[in-house]
Amino acid sequence: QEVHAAEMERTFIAIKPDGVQRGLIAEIISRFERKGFKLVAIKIVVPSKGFAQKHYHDLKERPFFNGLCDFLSSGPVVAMVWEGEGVIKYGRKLIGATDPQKSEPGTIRGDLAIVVGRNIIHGSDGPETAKDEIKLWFKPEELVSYSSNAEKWIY
Ligand code: 3AN
Repeated sequence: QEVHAAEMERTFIAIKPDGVQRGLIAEIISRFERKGFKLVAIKIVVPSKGFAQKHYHDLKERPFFNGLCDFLSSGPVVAMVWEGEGVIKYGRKLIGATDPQKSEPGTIRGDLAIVVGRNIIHGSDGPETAKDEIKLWFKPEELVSYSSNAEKWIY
């Protein structure tokens, strides 16, 4: 089956400062990679607090908003765009429930985190937020379309 990369679904995934500091970058990337999803953008950045507020604008009424933005901007974050059929929804499945106490074993948060304020990873929660978050974190030219030989064995 032929796959047209330009039409493929994309999601924004970020390894938060706790995930980076704990040395979980490779562990997290490998879970997405082994599934068959394709990495089309990646960089490491320390977001400003203002940038973190933009990223989490949907949560600005929540009591934890300020602490959350302080935390996201407290150190390096690995920002990524992953591509593949169903990657938005399935990426959330790989990540697990927001509260690591409720995430299933086998998920990233279930296996690797304990508390909600340090849940190591972010993933877009739907097609609209995926589009917005990719646009916020990346310039169009930072996204790389390519075909890999593995694709014909995945799809
Ligand atoms: P998710 O990251 O699973 O999409 P959201 O969008 O509800 O969950 O929350 C975004 C982030 O806000 C979470 N990853 C977590 O770090 C933080 N957060 C959510 N709920 C709480 C809470 N009750 N206390 C502290 N931080 C929270």
